Amino acid sequence: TENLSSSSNNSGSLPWPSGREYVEVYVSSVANPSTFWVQILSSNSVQLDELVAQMTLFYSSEDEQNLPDTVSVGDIVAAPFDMDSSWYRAKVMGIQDSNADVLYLDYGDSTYLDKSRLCTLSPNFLKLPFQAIECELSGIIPTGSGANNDWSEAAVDRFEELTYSAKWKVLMAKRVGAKKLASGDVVQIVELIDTNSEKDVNIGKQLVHERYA
Ligand code: 2MR
Repeated sequence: TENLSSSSNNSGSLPWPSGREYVEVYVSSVANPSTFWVQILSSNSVQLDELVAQMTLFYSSEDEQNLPDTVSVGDIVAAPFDMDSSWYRAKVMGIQDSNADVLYLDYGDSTYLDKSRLCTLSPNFLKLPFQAIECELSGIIPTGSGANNDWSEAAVDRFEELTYSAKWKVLMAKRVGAKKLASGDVVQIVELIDTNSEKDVNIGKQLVHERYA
């Protein structure tokens, strides 16, 4: 079993494991190097695959009786993902007309879906903590800018490559701190190391070396 600290609870998402300097992660979604999501490799990875399979079976067949009366910002719902037509746990981040902006809580990616496509999440599917952990790469800012979110498209593309974003390849993550957003959500500040080839690559240093940061 794992020793999980409760110091970094991100409204129901998994806390960062304590007592280990380096943790194996997948980068599951990237907005930019200052905002991305990781999943920690553990027995939860298998449980998440099982949960998605169960939800997909459930919501593909019984959708009609699971429609919520109303959909509001902040709701935790079941949402389809059009890239693979599976069903996932998601949070409604915004609503405009009939469109809901949903964040997939186990992966960190977002999309717009028609409100009518969202289903009520059965409590059965809430047992596993949300698996996506929001992170910021430690100690870097975008080239030519003071602002932390001013990343060029090229820098974001390169970061996605370096992290194998949503390619399910393992990186090592070291947590160096955390910060709390105005929303109350916690962001983990991490270093990422790619140990897949002979020479380890510190991804932050690599971005600096390539002059993206
Ligand atoms: N079938 C995909 C996994 C998709 C995971 N879902 C996701 N968001 C809901 N985004 C990454 C694959 O095998 O890559």
